[in-house]
Amino acid sequence: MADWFALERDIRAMLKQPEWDDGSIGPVLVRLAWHSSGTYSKKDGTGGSDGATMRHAPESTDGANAGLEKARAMLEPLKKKYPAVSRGDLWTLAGVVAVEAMGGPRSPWYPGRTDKEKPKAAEVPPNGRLPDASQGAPHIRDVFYRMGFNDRDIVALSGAHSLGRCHTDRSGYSGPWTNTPTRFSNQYFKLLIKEKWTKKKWDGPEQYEDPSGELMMLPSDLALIWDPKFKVVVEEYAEDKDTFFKDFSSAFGKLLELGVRRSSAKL
Ligand code: HIF
Repeated sequence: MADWFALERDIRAMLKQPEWDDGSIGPVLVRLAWHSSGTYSKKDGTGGSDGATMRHAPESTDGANAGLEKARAMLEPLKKKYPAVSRGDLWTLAGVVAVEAMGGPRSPWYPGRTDKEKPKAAEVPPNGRLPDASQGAPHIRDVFYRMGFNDRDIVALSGAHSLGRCHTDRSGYSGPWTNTPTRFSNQYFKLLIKEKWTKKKWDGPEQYEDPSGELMMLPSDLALIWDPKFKVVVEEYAEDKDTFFKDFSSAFGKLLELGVRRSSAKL
């Protein structure tokens, strides 16, 4: 049996890294947990975090995963220290622990993923399953409905963009969504509603900025206020942090469970 408490303690202890972005690797670990899970398709049950297939082509070289090789490498010492823990479990647990350590809610999480060392081609999801930030509500719905989420789940999950930032050398976009990118909060929803977002004038891809020019939104973020059904939920979460935290906790927990096949009971 792995010592889960010790592993969680070790994850928490490695989050603070002064030389990394805003001083914490928490946001990039949340992105790793999500991208390893978000390839799931309920149509055929392929994709998801079971197998830790992001180590293998073509998932490893998917442009959407640019930069995540660094996050995976940062967790490798813990894989060595806890060899019985699969990478699929390690990557997803790290996301859960990071959200909680940055002030967010705890999501339900269960171990039991099995890594695939030499997956067959059909066992590694193809490129193109993760969302494209240049697109709007129909695309976001296509991608998240394919995983089995509804509109409310989509908005709840989106609150995770209170964390972290975009990097020109990874996605091509630039900047953080909030002034507190290492603090999990409902600030993303407040900013979506309150700020005036205008197209950034630059050579990079289309993105939006607040009047200060310091904060950003992707076209896919603004889709949440351009689409009336999404917007109602954005307004609700901007007002009611507790409901957002509760809904995020269960939607993120559900995301990390997608496609996980266990030979025995959950715990
Ligand atoms: Fe992100 N996301 N995401 N995302 N994401 C980026 C960064 C983070 C989308 C695009 C991007 C979710 C949904 C979507 C995080 C967490 C989540 C980046 C920048 C892009 C372009 C990458 C880079 O340049 O480093 C799109 C189109 C999504 C569908 C709407 C989830 C809900 C918000 C599911 C989610 O949890 C986190 C955290 C980061 C910050 C990573 C960092 O290194 O700081």
